[in-house]
Amino acid sequence: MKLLNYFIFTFIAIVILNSCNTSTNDNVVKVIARDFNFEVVDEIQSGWTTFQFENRGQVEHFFLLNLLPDTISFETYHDEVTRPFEIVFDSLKAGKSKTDAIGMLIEMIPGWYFSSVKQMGGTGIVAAGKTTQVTLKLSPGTYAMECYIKYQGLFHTSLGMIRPIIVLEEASDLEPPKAGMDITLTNYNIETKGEIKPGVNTISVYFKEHPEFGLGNDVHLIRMGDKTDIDEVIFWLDWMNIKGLQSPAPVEFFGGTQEMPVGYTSYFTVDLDPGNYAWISESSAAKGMVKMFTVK
Ligand SMILES: [Cu+2]
Repeated sequence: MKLLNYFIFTFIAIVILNSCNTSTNDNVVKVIARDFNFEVVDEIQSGWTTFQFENRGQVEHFFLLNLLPDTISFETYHDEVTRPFEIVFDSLKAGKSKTDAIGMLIEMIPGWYFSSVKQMGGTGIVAAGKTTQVTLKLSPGTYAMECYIKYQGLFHTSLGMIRPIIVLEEASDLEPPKAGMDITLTNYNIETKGEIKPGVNTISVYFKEHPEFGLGNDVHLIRMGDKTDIDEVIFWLDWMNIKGLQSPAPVEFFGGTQEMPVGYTSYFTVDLDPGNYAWISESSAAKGMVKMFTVK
């Protein structure tokens, strides 16, 4: 009888241990954003990864993952890409035109950035105190995690919100979540299928097109208050405007997803009360990529 108890005990212990292993293999990564840094592990598994993002700051934050080419270290990316944006923004503050500033950027940023760095998604902009979740499929490599909202005229990257993340060869078993609503991003439209309900919603975003030049398509969710001026939000989403992307935002942001290459899908969650909202794109809001809707 004692022997039977021993076997039953061993069997239960193995089952418990296995279930613990499964949870570490689920590849759920916590990211805490503060003013101004990210608290996150240094290394994660490749494959599908769920990032639980919590904004514990007083201002808006997000994260974007940039996959670096094998030949470029995180330090080189930091020095050679982040710095030119600071110099160019200073020149905009000093009165330079946007056209001249873009010319300056193209001249200062190394060619490998445009040809070989891949934007691999991240959360949309998240208001202070809010949380979201984003699930992305990542290949092994070195990534730069960054947030480039501005605070008192400085990018958050300049204040500490940039860090490396290593994605390991070891792959996770995680499957992508089931979405209750689907978004397809083209260069001129945010196509939606399905409806958002009050409470937690999981949304898939398929990246169907990428503009020929510049940033890829992304999507953010905002709440439309009685006094929200959508033109003011569109203006705010352009980092080249002096007050653009600078906290405080003129509207409340609930997340969304950062850009990915064509053919990829990102999943994210939002927790919404009934009300009026809009999907809006940072890269293409000015081209009319805004879609309003009501949660009943
Ligand atoms: Cu930030």
